[in-house]
Amino acid sequence: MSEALTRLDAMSEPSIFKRILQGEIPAEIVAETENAFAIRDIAPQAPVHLLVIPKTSHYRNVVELAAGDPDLLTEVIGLANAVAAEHADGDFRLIFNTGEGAGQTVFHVHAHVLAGGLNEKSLG
Ligand code: DGP
Repeated sequence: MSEALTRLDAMSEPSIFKRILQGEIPAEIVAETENAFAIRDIAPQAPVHLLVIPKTSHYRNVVELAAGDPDLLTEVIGLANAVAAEHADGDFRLIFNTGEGAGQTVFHVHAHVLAGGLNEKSLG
């Protein structure tokens, strides 16, 4: 990330996930890489429901992340794969809600990793 983006990141209101990362809001970090971390979703929608989150809160959604830092998106997907292998049988559904109309409530890009006994027809 450029210096200008790092400054922007530092100036903006911290997202709930940034506050978790900084230890201000309790949550167990179940896995971590240099630039991303994973926690359990507070309101699980599947037997295994984890969130994989870039440590930077600069990107609001996956489209911005893909355009701005594709390597970081690759790192997020790699961490999703690792936690799905550790917490379930390795198969998983990866969801990036993008925009309020799609149910996004936290505008700090994050991947939902759903796994473990999913109904194969269900989207959620
Ligand atoms: P989305 O709706 O895609 O923006 O997903 C946000 C998710 O974040 C939602 O499934 C619930 C989860 N969440 C919100 N606040 C907290 C929190 O304080 N702790 C944890 N572990 N998860 C949270």
